[in-house]
This record gives sequence, C-alpha cells and structure tokens, in this order.
Amino acid sequence: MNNDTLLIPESQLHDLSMRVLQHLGLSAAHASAMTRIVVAGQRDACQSHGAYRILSAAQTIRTGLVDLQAEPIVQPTQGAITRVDARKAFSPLALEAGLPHLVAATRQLGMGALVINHCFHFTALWPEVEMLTAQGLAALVMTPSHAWVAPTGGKRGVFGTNPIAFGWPRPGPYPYVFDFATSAIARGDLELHRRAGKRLPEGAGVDADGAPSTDPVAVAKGAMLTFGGHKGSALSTMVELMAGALIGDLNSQGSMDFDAGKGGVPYHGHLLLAFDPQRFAGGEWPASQERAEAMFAAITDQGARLPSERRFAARAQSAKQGISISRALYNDIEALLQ
Ligand code: NDP
Ligand code: PYC
Repeated sequence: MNNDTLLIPESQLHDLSMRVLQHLGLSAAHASAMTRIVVAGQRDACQSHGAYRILSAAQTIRTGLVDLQAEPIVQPTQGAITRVDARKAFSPLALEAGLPHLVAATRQLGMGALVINHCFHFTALWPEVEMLTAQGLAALVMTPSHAWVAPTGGKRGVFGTNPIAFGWPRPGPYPYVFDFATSAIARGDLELHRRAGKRLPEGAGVDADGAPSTDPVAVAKGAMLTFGGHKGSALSTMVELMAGALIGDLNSQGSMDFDAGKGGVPYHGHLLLAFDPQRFAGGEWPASQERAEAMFAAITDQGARLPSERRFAARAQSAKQGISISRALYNDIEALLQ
C-alpha cells in the first residue's frame, strides 16, 4: 500500500458514507440503502461505482432535482410484474422495497419482472444481480443512462452507457456474474480518467467534431462510443427499448433533457428480470446445473477467467486487510461534511 492509498475497515467507510449522505439531507433509509451499495462496490474494487459514487450523489443533490426523503411506493404485483415508483429519489431504496416481491413472483410463476420507475440511478448492477442469485435465481438486469454514446457510424450521443448484467446461481460462495456498460468504457471510468489526468483507451469516443479522441474532456464534449461496433450499438438499443419504452419511462435522451445540463446522475426507469431454474429446468435442474458447471470448468481449465473473479478476489482481500481507497477520494468525500 503506498502513500496515496488507505486501507480502512468496512465499518469506517460505512460510517463515513452514512454521515455524509445524511449530512447532504438524505433520509436514514435512503442513506442506508445507498451506503450498502457503494461500500460493496469499493470492497470489490469496483472503482468507477464504489465510494466515488458518493461524490456523484452529492453533485446530483446539488441540482435540486432529486427527492431526498421520498419513500418508494410498491404497487401490487400484477401477474409476473412488480412495479415500484421511486418518486424522483435515488434507486437503491426502491430496489430493496421491490426485491422481495420480485422473488416471490418468480418462485410462484417461474419468472418475474421488477420495474422501477422515476429513479435516479448511479450504481453498478452486479449487487442487484447478486441479490437474486443468492436466492437461487438467474437474473438479467439493464438500465439506460444519459445520451452520451453515439451509435456505430454516428457521432452524436443517442444511447446511455446502458449496462447489462447477468447472474447465474452456482454451488459454493460465488455466482457467475457479468456486468458491463455497452459503451466502450463506463462514464464513471471516463470521469476517473479525467480526475487522474489520463488518456482514454483508443476507440472510447470522438470529440465535438466527430474525430476519434482519447482526451476525456474532449470526449465528454463530443460522444462516447459503444463497445464492439454494431453489436454494442444494437445491445444498447435493446436497453433503451426494454428498460425505457417497455416500462413506460424515459430513455437516455429523455434523462439528459430532464437533467438540462445540471450535471446530475441519470433519471429514468430500471428493469430486473428473474428466472427460477428449478421451474424452468423442472426435474432436470441438477443435471442442468452439472452441465453449466462443466462449461465453467472448461473455461477456467484453459487459464481463462470468469467475469467477476477479479471482484470476488478483491472482496476476499478486503475481508482480510480492509478496504482499499485512494486518499484523494477519501478526503474529497470527507470534505462533503464541511
Ligand atoms: P468492465 O469492463 O470493468 O467489466 C465488465 C465485466 O467483464 C465484469 O464482469 C468483469 O469482471 C469482466 N471482465 C473483465 N475482464 C475480464 C476478463 N479478462 N475475462 C473475463 N471477464 C472479464 O465493466 P464496465 O467498465 O463496462 O462497467 C463497470 C461498472 O459500471 C458495471 O458494474 C456497471 O454496472 C456500471 N455501470 C453502471 C451504469 C448505470 O447507469 N448505473 C452505466 C454504466 C456502467 P471483473 O469485475 O471481475 O473484472
Ligand atoms: O458509469 O456510465 C456510468 C454510469 C452512468 C450512471 C451511473 N454510472
């Protein structure tokens, strides 16, 4: 550990986050739900969506757009669908309110959907997916963001960074989980490059004239690009449709218009789909699970790693030695108390 990095107990980061978020005016219920997610992110060395997000929350609160106290309203589950109105508040509390209903519907029907409307969303998706795999369910989660990302062949933002996360329950402590932005890099990562004065990887974006650029400031003025060319572009379109139009909420352009240049985190809806493998595979689930495990082994046996293995290793390391956080970030978060 060098001078620029601190190692702190999880409880210390938890307390700091609670104090800061409540100092910024959030209710204890919102502060707790948000703290659980950002601390988990930092614990898992998810730098773009860990403690750094406390700064994003603070900036969003300054816009005056977010409701700091609103209790989410869970509407009665209709068929497979549970809908939660977050009422212009941050999403984590609405997620926690809706999740038990999603799990119950999924167990009853074999599959279920949780629709969260009218939320400010700033978190990673893997904590949400892991809440479902912990219940023995498979999960697919997606959300739009702000229209920062140009379609392949274009140069103006249309899509959000539009993450997609998938989880599969496994025997043992860890599920199979992937979680990635459909943009070449996440916006949070672009911001971290800007803070550190670093160039972006090639292919991350274009400047305001549409020319390829690795300058995070120029790309923020121009547009980010999707990963994988037309394939990322199509996946990003799907996220706009499934977690925007389908659930009766804003797409990434609508979110950006709502923000009107104030610099808050995106405001839109959010979609979680859950599947009960016991129901889908019927009596075949034990054999199906064995085949899935054989596939994972065929990946790792050749030296390739599974997604989330880096995070799980960081989680184990954090449990042993404390959570690693940059001193500059810790100081910036603490400064919010003044
Ligand atoms: P990364 O590119 O860092 O990682 C994507 C996934 O690929 C992870 O599951 C990662 O696992 C895995 N992975 C990375 N390298 C390998 C490898 N060599 N072999 C196998 N798997 C690998 O993610 P992004 O930067 O795109 O996204 C970061 C976070 O930002 C996500 O959690 C996402 O939810 C969040 N986000 C949230 C948004 C929102 O609107 N709320 C918008 C955009 C992003 P591992 O973590 O173990 O490295
Ligand atoms: O990193 O792209 C991102 C992001 C958008 C909203 C929250 N995170």
